[in-house]
Formats: sequence, C-alpha cells, structure tokens
Amino acid sequence: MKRRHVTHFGVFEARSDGTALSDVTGWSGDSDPRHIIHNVASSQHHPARVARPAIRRGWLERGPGGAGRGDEPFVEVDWDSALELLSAELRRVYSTYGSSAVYGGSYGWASAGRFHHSQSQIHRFLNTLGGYVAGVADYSYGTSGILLPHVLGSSPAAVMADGTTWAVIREHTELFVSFGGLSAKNTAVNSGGIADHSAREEVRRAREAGCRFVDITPIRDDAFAEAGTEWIAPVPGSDTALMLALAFVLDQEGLVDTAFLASHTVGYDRFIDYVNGRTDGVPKTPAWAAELSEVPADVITGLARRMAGARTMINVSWSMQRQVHGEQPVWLGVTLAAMLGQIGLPGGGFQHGYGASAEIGLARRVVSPPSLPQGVNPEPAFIPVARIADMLLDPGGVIQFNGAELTYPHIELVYWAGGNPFHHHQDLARLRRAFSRPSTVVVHESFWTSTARHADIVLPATMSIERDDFGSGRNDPHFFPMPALTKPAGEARDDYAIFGDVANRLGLGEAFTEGRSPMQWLHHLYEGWRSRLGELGHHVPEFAEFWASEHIMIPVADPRQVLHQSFREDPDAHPLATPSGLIEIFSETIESFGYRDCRGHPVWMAPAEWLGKRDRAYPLHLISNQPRTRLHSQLDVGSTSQASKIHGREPIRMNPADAESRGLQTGDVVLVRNSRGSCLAGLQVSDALRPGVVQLSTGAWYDPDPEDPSFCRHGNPNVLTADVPSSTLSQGTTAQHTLVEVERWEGPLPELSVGRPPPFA
Ligand SMILES: Nc1nc2c(c(=O)[nH]1)N[C@H]1C(S)=C(S)[C@@H](COP(=O)(O)OP(=O)(O)OC[C@H]3O[C@@H](n4cnc5c(=O)[nH]c(N)nc54)[C@H](O)[C@@H]3O)O[C@H]1N2
Ligand SMILES: Nc1nc2c(c(=O)[nH]1)N[C@H]1C(S)=C(S)[C@@H](COP(=O)(O)OP(=O)(O)OC[C@H]3O[C@@H](n4cnc5c(=O)[nH]c(N)nc54)[C@H](O)[C@@H]3O)O[C@H]1N2
Ligand SMILES: [Mo]
Repeated sequence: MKRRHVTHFGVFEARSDGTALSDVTGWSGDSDPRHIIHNVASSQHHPARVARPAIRRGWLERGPGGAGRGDEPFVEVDWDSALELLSAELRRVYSTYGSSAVYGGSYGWASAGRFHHSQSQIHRFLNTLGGYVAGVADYSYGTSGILLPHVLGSSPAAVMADGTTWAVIREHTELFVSFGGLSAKNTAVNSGGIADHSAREEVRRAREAGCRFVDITPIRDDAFAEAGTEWIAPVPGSDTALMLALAFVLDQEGLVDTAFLASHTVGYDRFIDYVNGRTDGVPKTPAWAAELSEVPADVITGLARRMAGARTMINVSWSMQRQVHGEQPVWLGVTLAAMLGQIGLPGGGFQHGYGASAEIGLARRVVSPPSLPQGVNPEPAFIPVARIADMLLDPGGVIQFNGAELTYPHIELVYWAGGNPFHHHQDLARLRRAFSRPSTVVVHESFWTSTARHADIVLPATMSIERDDFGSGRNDPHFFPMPALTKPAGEARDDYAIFGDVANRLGLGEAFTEGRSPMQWLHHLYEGWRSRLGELGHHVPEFAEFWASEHIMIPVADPRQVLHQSFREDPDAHPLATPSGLIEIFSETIESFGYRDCRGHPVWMAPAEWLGKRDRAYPLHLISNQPRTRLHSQLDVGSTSQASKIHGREPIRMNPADAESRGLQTGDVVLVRNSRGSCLAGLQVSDALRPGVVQLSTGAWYDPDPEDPSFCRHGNPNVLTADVPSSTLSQGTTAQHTLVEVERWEGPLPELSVGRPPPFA
C-alpha cells in the first residue's frame, strides 16, 4: 500500500520497506503534481547524509574558537559525547555572556510538518535556556515586509491571506498585469506544503473566461503556457521608472479616479508633483522611462490606457523587492491600483505575489493549524535577518532600521537548525569571514551542506519522512496526518529529541518537553486546536479519527474574498492600520525617518549595479531567482535537481546573442565572475531571456575552492551577489540582482566536494 507525505512542494505517495521509499508519485488529489517531489526519496540514503554526530577537529582538541572553521576535518563521536560537549558549551556561554551572545535566528525553511518545524523547535529550546538574539523579517519579502505596514497597515502575509481569490479573478479580472511575472515554477512551492497545485488550472480558466495576462519580466518562460502571456521585457531593476511613467500617462490623460484618491488615500498630490517633474524638474514621461527600461514609450502609454480601460489586477512579485530600493516598485503597485480606483473591487486592485508561492489566491482559513508554542524570548537584541554577516563582523556597530537604532551584539555562539545560510546569504566569501568570528557554531542538519561544513558541532537530524507529524501549508485548507514512512537513516535523531536531551542535561528538560513524547504533543496540540475551532462554531474530528484519515479540511471563511472590500465600502468603519487609516501614497512616518534611500513617497533611484551603468568589466545582468528543480538548496543531491546539472554544474541561461558574441554554446562549462567572486556553471542558450540578462538560480550547494573561498566550483550565485541592504528602512536582502561577466572555462574541470561527507580525522 502507498502512503502519503507532505512536503513544501506537494504531497506525494510512495511505497516503503521501512528503510527507504520507492514508486513515488504525486498525491491522487493533486491536479498538477510537480517533479520536485522526486528529490526526497532519491536523497534519503545519499552519501551526503550526515550519519553520526561530528565535531570539528580543532574545536575538539583546542576548545572553542573560530580558527580552522570550514577547513579542518571532522571527528565522528557518539551521541552522548556530542551532547555532553554541547551542553557544557551552552552552559559556559549562557553563564559567562548571557543570551545576547547567542545568535539563534536560524533562518530557513526546514521541512513541512507543524510539530517538528525546526524554527519552532530551536526557538522554544533557546527560550527555555534564557533567550537568543533573533533575526526579524525574512529573505522572501524582507523589504516589503517593512514597507507595507506603513502603506497598507498590514504585513505582506496578511495582504496575501486576505487577497482576492482565483475564483473572483476568473469572473472579474480582464487584465492581469504582473511585475516580475506570474511564475509557474514558483507555484510548485508553499511554506508547509500544498495539497492541490491549482494555480495552473486557475490561470487556464481565467484565460478561458477572457482575462489577458501581461508579464513584465526579463525572463519569458517563467509564465504558465496556459496564460497566453504577453511579454514585456524591461531592463532588470528599471521597473520603478516604468511604473512612474504609467502613473504619468494616467494623470496626463485624465484616467485617474480622483474621487477614490480623495476618499481612500493620502499624499497623492506630493507624489504626482514628483511624477510631473514639479519637484525635481524631471517629468517621468514614457520617453524618460523608455531610456531607462528599454521598453518603448508607446508600449508604456498603451499599457496605461489598457489598465484604465479594464478591470485590472496589478500584481507585484516578491522578486521585485529582493533588490536595492525594493520598496519602490511595491509601493508603486499600490499607488497605480489606487489611481485606477479599483482597490476593493472584485478582480481589480493590487496583490503582492500571485505566482510567488502556491498560497496566494487561496481563501483565508478560519484559523491556522496548530503549531508548537515557542515561549517568550526575553533577549531584546535582534537584527534584520539579512544583516547577519554585518553583525558578526562588527560587534558594537550601530545601524538604522525602520525608524530605530540597533546595536550589533557580540556573538559567541551561533546555533542553526533548518536553514542553510551558506546557500541563502549574499557574498559568501564575506559570510565565511564573518562565520570565523564566533567561538562556536552548532548546526543540526540532515545533509553535509556548506553550512554544516562551516560548523563545529554537527548533529544529524531526521528528515520529515522519518518522524510522525502533521502538516498543512500556509493558507491551504487541507490538513494531513504525516505518520513516519521509514526509520531514521544512520544515527539521525529528531530536532525535538536532540533539544530535549540537551535541555535535560541542563536541568530544563521538563520545561522544554512538558513530559510529552512527539505523539503526545501531536495529540495535545490537535485537541487544543479542535476546541478553539469548536468555540468558533466549526467542528473537526477528534485526533484519533484525524490520524486515521487521509486528510481533513480546515474551514475557510469566504472563498470569494476580495482584498480591501470592506475598506473600500466604508473607510471610516473599516480603516487600514496606517496612521491616517487610509492608503499612504505619501507616508509622513517614513519621511520623518529622513532616510535618503527611502523617501516619503515612491521615487526612482538608479541601483548601484544594473545595465544602465554600462559596466565594461561586468556587462551582463545576473538574475539569481528561485530554482525550478528544487526548493532553494534543499535536497540538491536529489534526482530532479541533479538531472538539471551540466557537467555537474548548475545551469546558467543566456540569450543567443550574448552567447554568440562570447563564442559560447549550450553544454559549455563557463566561469561567471565579478569583483566579489566567481563560480562555474553549465551553459544553456535560450531566447526566453532578454539580451544582456543571464539567469543562474539559487541553491547549488556552495563548493568553495580550498585556496579561494570566493570561487565556487558548483554554481552558487551567492559568491557573486552583494551583501548590501535594500535600504536603510528595511535592511532587506538584495539577492536577486548583480552584474557579471561570463566566459568559457578553459582549465581542467575541478572535482566537486559536495555530494559526499567532509574528510574525517
Ligand atoms: N541569490 C539568491 N539568494 C537567495 C534567494 C534568491 O532568490 N537568490 N532567495 C532567498 C530566499 S527568498 C530564501 S527563503 C532563502 C532560503 O534559504 P534557506 O531556507 O536557508 O534554504 P533551504 O535550502 O530551504 O535550507 C533549509 C535547510 O534545512 C535543512 N532541513 C530540512 N529539514 C530539516 C529538519 O527537520 N531539521 C534540520 N535540522 N534541518 C532540516 C535542509 O537540509 C536545508 O539544508 O534563500 C535566500 N537566498
Ligand atoms: N520551484 C521553486 N519555487 C519556489 C521556491 C523555490 O526555491 N523553488 N522558493 C519559494 C520562496 S522561499 C520564495 S521567497 C518565492 C520567491 O518568489 P519570487 O521572488 O517572485 O521568485 P523569483 O524566482 O526569485 O523571481 C521571479 C521572477 O521575477 C522576475 N524578475 C527578476 N528581476 C526582475 C526585475 O528587475 N524586473 C522584473 N520585471 N522582473 C524581474 C524574473 O522573471 C524571475 O524569474 O518562491 C517560492 N517558490
Ligand atoms: Mo523565500
């Protein structure tokens, strides 16, 4: 009999012999299963799996200290020795320095499954010990996460959960304009899982009903084929100029809903004075934007007219804000939708991220599924999550962030479970220097990722298929029991078991576990959740029935929800949580911070690295977007991810004209380089890319050359990306863009070290 399992990229069914899985297929209830699911079974027993606890030799022999980290071999030890060493080190750090010396941000997606969710586990554990320095916001929408509360009074997550559903779009939307495209590949994924990949079918039905899709993106084939997309390909990073010109046309041609602006927004006058050039002498005309974006002026004018003449959904993808000045296009998306006066109307208005993840366009559930309580973190120090290298390199340094002043703490110990900063952070050679600073780095991992290789204490964690859990993705109404499918590989233990054991050794076992086994926790959390639902008048089965079921459904309030509908109908009765209660096209709050790189209303500021700079040394614009064949760096050794590699290297895509001028062909191994670093990659020539743009997705396991850590032999783009923040306001990552040059790799092909364990002493 086949059994089911939830992953971030879908639900699969497989046969199990108790040790390994076979015959993996998508869940029968999924209308569009994605090939990423095949990475799971194919990597479970891969040699790159962490089999036993391991300690870096220098740390074991000399004690805490960063010298040799990432270079030295490891020594495998038994669990008791590893946990004894770890407990003693935690005791030393907490008693000598306190919680401000422990960085426990531990950013990362970990695995699906609500109880064993690594971030919940590690944060609960560190809170039990006295707290930790946290990392706030995220890499996904770290910039809009700070901006949107100022503009719309809600977080991006709330804007998405309340967003207009596909059912409404299908009936009402005539024109769907997507800045950053409407990405088919990214809807494979949803945080916590997705039962039915419905986006393709929803797009097909919308198109069938007459909706026209316009994708504004340098990469054509992100789109769903079913959308029949019209493609507009701007210079990457120039969208703000394009959007300002759309605003200019709407204003000049009298296509603006002035009544809506008056009743539902503040600050339009100051914005439009800027657009028309009254404040800076530069009218943001289509001709002006055409110079910057290389989108012809008549295309911009035509698009503005079409937007005003139809029920228009303006979608701004998350990629648009993972850039320097990433606030601006998101703010402009809201502003354009307000100018059209369609916010709160069915099928019109604004959304941040249809296509960025499977959840967007699903209706809000009446309550989220249960999760492990994390407790309270008494430590006040925190960082914006993407400032980790700055913090480690500059203890005592001061930064501005969203109107506050933060001082970087002095970190003695870094603890990570469920994330891979040596994939996800920018400028990895710099991160490596930063990681040499703390005395101790502890990592729980299932695989010998580059982060595990840069740790001192590495503890083997189970994969989600090896433990009992339950799972439901963000905004997905399906809720599945997830009984373990196999026993753990090697000596792997659950994060929960590891934390429970260490807490015990520190005399805090009861506080952490409350005396419950994982199965008792599932029962306890589920029943608490069931009674909360009951109080709201919703009934779901008892735990035993749930556990024996295929899945249950979480009730949804309104499958036909429309974002900002009640606000539109009565802004006094349903104000936004902004200072004015209205949409803030001009934000007095942001203006009052006085940041030069984010003013009181959206403006054009040329990024430091973009094609408009005409950089002779690095003439190509690299987009490092999300990979089609995996989730970030997860399971990169798995079969779907490996099938995409070229001579073992991550594929990079390039327009035919750029390939020809460099004498390159599909299948060549190339060197991608800039002033920060370089990596190898395998070339794919494709006319889906705008000329001048190359695409190397994120997530190939960083494989640094032993002589030069800024050279990755495998193709991780983060040796190239800059570790500079989006702005002073949000301090978000700018991973999406960087300038590079690409040339044929002439030397012998270096052997890869990822895909097997590090050397053991
Ligand atoms: N250049 C560039 N960089 C980027 C991006 C980009 O587009 N371009 N995208 C950024 C974004 S949006 C994000 S969200 C980040 C993602 O960055 P991460 O979330 O850090 O990336 P993952 O590869 O998902 O890392 C999760 C790790 O957790 C491990 N893991 C899984 N389950 C468990 C478990 O149960 N226990 C333990 N202990 N470990 C587990 C996996 O093996 C994996 O190594 O990357 C960011 N970095
Ligand atoms: N298959 C798969 N799906 C995923 C993930 C994954 O790892 N794999 N990760 C998930 C996560 S954590 C996140 S945060 C989301 C991310 O969702 P996004 O941030 O939206 O995704 P990206 O793939 O980084 O970028 C999407 C597209 O934006 C376009 N783009 C890039 N730069 C520009 C620009 O300057 N202007 C314009 N107009 N377009 C531009 C490119 O076509 C790019 O492919 O994806 C989620 N979905
Ligand atoms: Mo993300």
